[in-house]
Amino acid sequence: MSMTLYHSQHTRSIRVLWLLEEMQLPYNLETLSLELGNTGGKKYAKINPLQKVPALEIDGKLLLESTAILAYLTSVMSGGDFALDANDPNYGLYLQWLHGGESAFGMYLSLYFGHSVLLPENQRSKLMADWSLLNLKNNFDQLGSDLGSNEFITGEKFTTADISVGYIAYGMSLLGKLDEIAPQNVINWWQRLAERPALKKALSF
Ligand SMILES: N[C@@H](CCC(=O)N[C@@H](CS)C(=O)NCC(=O)O)C(=O)O
Repeated sequence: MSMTLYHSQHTRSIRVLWLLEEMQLPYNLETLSLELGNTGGKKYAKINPLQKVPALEIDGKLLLESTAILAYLTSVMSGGDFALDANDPNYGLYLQWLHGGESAFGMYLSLYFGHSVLLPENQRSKLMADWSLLNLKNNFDQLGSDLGSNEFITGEKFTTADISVGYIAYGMSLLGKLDEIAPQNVINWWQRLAERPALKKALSF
């Protein structure tokens, strides 16, 4: 099987890169510079007309959506590692945060990033920045209550739920806001994840 990951630094493609490194799978990496609306230029538009990252080409077929790619890789390639089984008592929680990393958190991370850093100052909305930060905080509180004193989101096993939401913690720590809005057990969980060699390697590209 041949795999090519289209990736840009600091973006959601880190989720896929991180899992590929955890799984120690061989892959080719195409690093693109992020340019809103035109990432990868015309050449990449021919591969992925949405011009977003990540995209994973597997034996000539293109797969989009970072959390779907995580689910694909664990169900097709990992033999049960990095995922929970449907008969695990925490399977629901696992799915909730695997998807929630994008569906609960993702939009607010993008809005907060846009309205605090990315947009020209005269186009930023304080209301939008404050509202997205509040939603990020509420989601981290919910995560904290599910995490409790567990090592990982679903207990003792590291899964793609940790990768999915771990990317959001990475983004907020990069923006210098994680310590301000996340409860202490979430901060501690993120610090444990940040020590994983696979994540360190993914962040080095
Ligand atoms: N829901 C998608 C979001 C993909 C996405 O929006 N990626 C951003 C980087 S984090 C991107 O490529 N943006 C470029 C653009 O919007 O022009 C996923 O999780 O893969």
